[in-house]
Amino acid sequence: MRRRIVAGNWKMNGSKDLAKELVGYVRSETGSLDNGVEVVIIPPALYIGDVLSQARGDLAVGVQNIAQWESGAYTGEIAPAMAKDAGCRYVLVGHSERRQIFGETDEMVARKVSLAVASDLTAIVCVGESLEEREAGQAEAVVARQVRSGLISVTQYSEWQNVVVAYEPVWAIGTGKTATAEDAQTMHASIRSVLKDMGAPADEVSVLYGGSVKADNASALFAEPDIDGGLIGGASLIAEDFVSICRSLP
Ligand code: G2H
Repeated sequence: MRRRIVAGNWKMNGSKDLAKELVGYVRSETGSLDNGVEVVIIPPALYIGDVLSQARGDLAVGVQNIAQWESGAYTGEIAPAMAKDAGCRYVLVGHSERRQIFGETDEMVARKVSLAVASDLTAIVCVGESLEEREAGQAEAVVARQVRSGLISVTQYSEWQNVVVAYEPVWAIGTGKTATAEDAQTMHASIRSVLKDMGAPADEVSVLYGGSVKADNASALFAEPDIDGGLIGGASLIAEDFVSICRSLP
């Protein structure tokens, strides 16, 4: 059985107050859900302690980025083992904002995935094509390349247990545009076949959808057979909307 996950990526938003109010509410509202959803909060690193204390073990917590090195003289960076030590169970790797704004390459993504898995963190590895690539008919090829190169170091069954893929078409991120459920399902099925071809236990690897998921479109997306949950940006900052999305998993 693969994990069914709704993860809230706060990006560079939030505060101690938001951690207190939103996380406490989400914990109380999702605690009784019987749809098997694992709820993950991924705040800015400075608020991980605040979120953990509100989550009280009922919600998982993740970090938005880790270094591509184990430790040392890398001012401003967060080592994978530190994220684990601080209480995180998840880490985002290769979010399109990291790739586009901070120049993160497939090779850097691969190094981070390798270190995350070695630190027993679950890496949520983000992949997705740009609008130009989609219009040129290259969407599946681009995503397949990102999956193959980002996960090149993952070979053992136990390592695949610490890998989640998030398909986030770049043109749908923060734009209000969402892939149709059918288009998303087509890409998710394609990702699963790439995973299978790589020798992964493909039916056990969760593949999340991200990109303008809202309370009113989550149900249609989550009803698709290869969509195992969502990576939620803007809507994860609104407590009621985020809870509603968690409830939308069938
Ligand atoms: C995609 C997503 C969360 P949003 O980046 O990772 O953000 O839901 O705001 O499009």
